[in-house]
Amino acid sequence: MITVYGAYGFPPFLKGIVRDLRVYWALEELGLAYDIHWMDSSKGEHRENSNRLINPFGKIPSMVDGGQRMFETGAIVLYLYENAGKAPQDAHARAEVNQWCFAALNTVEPVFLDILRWDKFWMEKTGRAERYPELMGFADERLADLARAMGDKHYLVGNVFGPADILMTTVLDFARHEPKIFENHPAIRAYLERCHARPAYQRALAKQGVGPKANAA
Ligand SMILES: N[C@@H](CCC(=O)N[C@@H](CS)C(=O)NCC(=O)O)C(=O)O
Repeated sequence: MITVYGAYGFPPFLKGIVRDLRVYWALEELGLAYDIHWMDSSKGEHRENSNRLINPFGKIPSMVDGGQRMFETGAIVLYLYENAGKAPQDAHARAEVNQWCFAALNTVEPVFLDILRWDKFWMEKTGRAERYPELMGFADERLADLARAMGDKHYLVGNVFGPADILMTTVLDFARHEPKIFENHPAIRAYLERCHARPAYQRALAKQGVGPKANAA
């Protein structure tokens, strides 16, 4: 049985944002059974030893699948698809999937995560006046590049929904509180709507953050 170490007790605006959603979403897409080991993030339970034994950085989420103990959402999502036999066998096709996963996490996430930080966590921090407009420029550039790369495809790789879409959607969602960022990018808005409309996403979102009371119910 797969156990996801996921969070509850976080502020409501973080629903759809906390990265455990990526793992629930992959599991729902793949139709795999799983338990959730709930960690109260308001009490910092993710920084305790039970999570650190799996996740050296004490972050959310972690995952255990039998003897396989994992951290880092990109690695977890790719592992789940591969282990379910849903990763391409061909090295070239697999490289395509991997490069879009890395693009989501390395090229797009830093920009969109910083938007979330400045808007929701760093209200008192100095430097916003200089940094924020620059960040908006980077976000616009990333979205334009992404739209150009996707062309009229519905999904990132091979026009079939997969791990890269889970990562890209959840990365872009770091700025979901600021819809004007997406105003000039209708193709990306449509891509996000398409991914959000997936039943597996809806089920994952419904599970996120509900906490141990849900297990008892
Ligand atoms: N690169 C890691 C990032 C994990 C991460 O930073 N998770 C956040 C929640 S989305 C967290 O644990 N925050 C609480 C903290 O840092 O104490 C991944 O993708 O798994």
